[in-house]
Amino acid sequence: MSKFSEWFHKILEEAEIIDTRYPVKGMHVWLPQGFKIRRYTLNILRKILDEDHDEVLFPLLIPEDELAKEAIHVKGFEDEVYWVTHGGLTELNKKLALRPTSETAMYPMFSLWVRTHSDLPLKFYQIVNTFRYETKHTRPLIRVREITTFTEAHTIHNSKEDGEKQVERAIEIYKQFFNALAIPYVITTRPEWDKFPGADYTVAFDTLMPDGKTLQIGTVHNLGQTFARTFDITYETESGEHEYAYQTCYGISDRVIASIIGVHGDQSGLCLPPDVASYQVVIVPIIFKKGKEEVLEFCRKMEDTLRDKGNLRVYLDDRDIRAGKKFYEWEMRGVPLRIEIGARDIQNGEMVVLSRNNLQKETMKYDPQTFTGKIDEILKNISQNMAHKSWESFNKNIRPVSNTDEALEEISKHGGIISFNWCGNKSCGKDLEEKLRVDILGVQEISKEEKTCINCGNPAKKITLLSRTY
Ligand code: PR8
Repeated sequence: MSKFSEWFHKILEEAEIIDTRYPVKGMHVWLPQGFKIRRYTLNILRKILDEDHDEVLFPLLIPEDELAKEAIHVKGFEDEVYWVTHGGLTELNKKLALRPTSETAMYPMFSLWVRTHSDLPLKFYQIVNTFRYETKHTRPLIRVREITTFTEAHTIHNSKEDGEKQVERAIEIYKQFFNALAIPYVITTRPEWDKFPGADYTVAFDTLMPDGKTLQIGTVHNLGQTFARTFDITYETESGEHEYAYQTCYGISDRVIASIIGVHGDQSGLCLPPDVASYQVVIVPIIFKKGKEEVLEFCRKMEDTLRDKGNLRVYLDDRDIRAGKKFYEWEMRGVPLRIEIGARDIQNGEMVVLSRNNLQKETMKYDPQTFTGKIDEILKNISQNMAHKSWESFNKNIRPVSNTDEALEEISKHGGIISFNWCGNKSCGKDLEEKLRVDILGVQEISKEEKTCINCGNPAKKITLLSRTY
């Protein structure tokens, strides 16, 4: 197990994110702390999607014949599908698949819903669990067999241009989402051999974990008319003809939570962006025998004010254990801000505040009038500083190389992401992946000048990224 892997497993357990002891491989239990982080993370995405998508909920089971209809799609998932074959003791005459994703559940219904051009665009999303019998090594939150936080959006359009515009819009949605979580990313168009089964093309977001491997945290697929043809999703144009619709879909998963943990965590444990922290502020009373009640009373008022006036998630830790133990626990759980209050602080009109992101302690004036505003400002600063730090370290780990020896050396020594000129041909790309034991993430941009491919020497029109991946 790598050092990061060990750290990650320890944090999942100690910070009570998930319990990995559930007796089915690749399936885990969300614990209360983890569930809260998951909920607040989803709230951010939900808020963005709700601006112009409608939330729906489709059944978990997909009839075999619907799943099999789109040939390329089903080929891509055939090794990964779980099947329901029996109802009690009776063998079903039609097998039912546990959705690995919902295209083939939704699109037969879309075919019934879409009638004329004025029905379009339609934009839906759902937050569900999906099942994939992953054959690669499973890892909690990163590669699971029950994806519990699958947020999938599906859109339908009446022109190719509109479909393409939606791909751009989806990229903006995910940028906004990952920015809110201070998770840095690169955006690439995946190579042909790595696109979503059935898509025209796939655009992906990848972040970097502390062990130097990238993690794909979101994908946007332009489906063109492929699924519309298979599932007969047509609309009547203004001139009365029938046309196949254009579609896109995009999704994120539990991996987003894995990246929050991996990107921001440190030696002391979790470090949570204030917007998704289960508790944003923890108050620890510093208690000696003398003045105990006075201190507790003061802290309770502080808790009420922050909760009611400041609208913050606050926890007053008045357990009868050593303050040092509480400090350790809340740092490990990643609470962004800790306020310590003792009898002397009350006398001096002061409070001690610790920011989790840099572990710096500061003694501040306590002014009841401006108190909540001040705490809010500190939390905003923490968010900004976390984003600054994570992007700075991310950008340092993207390195340009000019030949394959250099690429191999960089990848072996530092991991991270390598950028290079590439011809774009599949055989060359596959050769490169094999030689360097890496994955080509995809094309980031088309280079303006004519360059040379670092692997085969042919003209290279593309700037491409590669890395070791999860
Ligand atoms: C779609 N259909 O399905 P996608 N464990 C954790 N996360 C995963 C796993 C796994 N086993 N497999 C994939 N992901 C499209 C879009 C509806 C929505 C995550 O696309 O197959 C990855 O981050 O690319 C991936 O980017 C995302 O789910 C969407 O899955």
